[in-house]
Amino acid sequence: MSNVTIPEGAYPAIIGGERIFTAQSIEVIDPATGKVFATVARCGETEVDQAVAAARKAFNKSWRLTTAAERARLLSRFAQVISEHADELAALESRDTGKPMRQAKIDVAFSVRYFEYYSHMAEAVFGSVIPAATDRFTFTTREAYGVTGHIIPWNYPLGIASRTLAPALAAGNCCVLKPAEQAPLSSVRIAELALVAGFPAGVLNVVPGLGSEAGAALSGHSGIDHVSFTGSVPVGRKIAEAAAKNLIPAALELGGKSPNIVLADADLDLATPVVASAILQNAGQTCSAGARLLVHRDVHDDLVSRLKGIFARATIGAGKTDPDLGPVISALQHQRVSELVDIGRGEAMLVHGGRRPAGAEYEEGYFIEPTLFDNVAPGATIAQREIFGPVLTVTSFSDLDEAVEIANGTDYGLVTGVWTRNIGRANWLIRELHCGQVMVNTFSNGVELPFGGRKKSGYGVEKGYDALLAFTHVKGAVVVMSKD
Ligand code: TXE
Repeated sequence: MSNVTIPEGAYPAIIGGERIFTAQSIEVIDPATGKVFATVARCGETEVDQAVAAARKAFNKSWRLTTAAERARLLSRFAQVISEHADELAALESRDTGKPMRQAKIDVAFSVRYFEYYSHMAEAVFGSVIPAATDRFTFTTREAYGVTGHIIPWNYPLGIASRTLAPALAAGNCCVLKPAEQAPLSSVRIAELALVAGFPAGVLNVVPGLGSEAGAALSGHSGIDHVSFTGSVPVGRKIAEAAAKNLIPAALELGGKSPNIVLADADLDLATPVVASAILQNAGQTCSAGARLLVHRDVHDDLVSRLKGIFARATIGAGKTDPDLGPVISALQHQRVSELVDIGRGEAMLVHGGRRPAGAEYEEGYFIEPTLFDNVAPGATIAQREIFGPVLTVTSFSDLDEAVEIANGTDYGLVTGVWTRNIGRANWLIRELHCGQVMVNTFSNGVELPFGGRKKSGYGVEKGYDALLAFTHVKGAVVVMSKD
């Protein structure tokens, strides 16, 4: 447990390097107690206008003209400053989201790694020379878009902010970030730390606020050149519509219903803890959560009984006590998860969990037991809908064709875990699965591997070198050669 004290009080917007307090504010709730512990600025159109103008000014005045080496040095320094504030940021993130301290520390480490990784990559953006004609020099360069808008959710605020900001900044854009109203504080803090690291005012602006106010104002703003969004499918559609009106590109990461596929030859000692943590991590509130277990019928009983043991032993509590599971983010999220669990009771066999845990310490916060459903039909509501809670569905299969049909049989296509010792089958599955990322004998992917969805999981790419290129556009140039 960290001994850092989290400032309880008012958190501002950060616009043009200034801390801006708005007339109205939003109450920030501790999900473990349901009690307000801070407030944050409630930005609207005015503040979003100011932030976009500040970003444009910073871009035109200085950032546009920085070399990749200068940006690389700043990103590296930023990674260092975040690292120096790791305890504070982890405690803040844990309090704000309810997540266990252990997870919050991992999120901070990921944040550091994103800025470190893209500091390395910033200098690796090249154009090309095209052999088109002998009397012309024909080439491409890659240029930053200019001002980029970033709208992020509450499940991994620091991680997702860093995932989207680091490549945008490395590519030379100036950013306006709108964090989720449920967990906005780490976004405000890192914008303050960006100034400490030496970023010019206006390069990174943060406009906390409601989705329908600051979020809508930012995504529909005619002054942004690109928008990145991570969140729900319905809001993703609105972002895409707003981007289409402004004719700007959008990158949408909209969650999923990702499977772990366990073949009969899998190493169950290896697979079991990872299959469990793929859904219990962050209380299941992970876009790439392993929410569906598809297991070969020969190993079904063994695996389900092992998972039941893990689910039964999992500790639940406030994030600061570092349990296996914290609460979910809000009363609304608790209600959404509980309603889907109730639907599941009528559709499948409840093996474990499904309720608010018993005990006085769980009455106020948004706690829910790790929940395991077996004999889940592939078309069941709980096998199709993103639950975004600690709820695992188990479906068995008899052969690989059936496994692929079930795996691909949802509206989503984000990631898939595959567990097998057979390299040929693993590669066959990689080809057949309709998703953006496949992980074989693991369910972790790091910052280097491109990540992005198919179908309703969205479009665009995050992470890796591809995400950096996605924050640039290509300019083609042709120059006629002349001797005189
Ligand atoms: O998401 P929203 P919610 C899924 C998950 C969850 C469900 C609802 O299934 O149960 O979505 O969560 C901003 N214009 N995911 O309601 O509303 C909002 O302020 C512009 C999956 O919290 O999509 C926040 O900053 N912005 C997911 C962000 O959008 C708007 C992570 C996400 O909130 C807006 C979160 C508008 N009109 C939820 N309305 C993932 N992919 O990881 C809201 N926002």
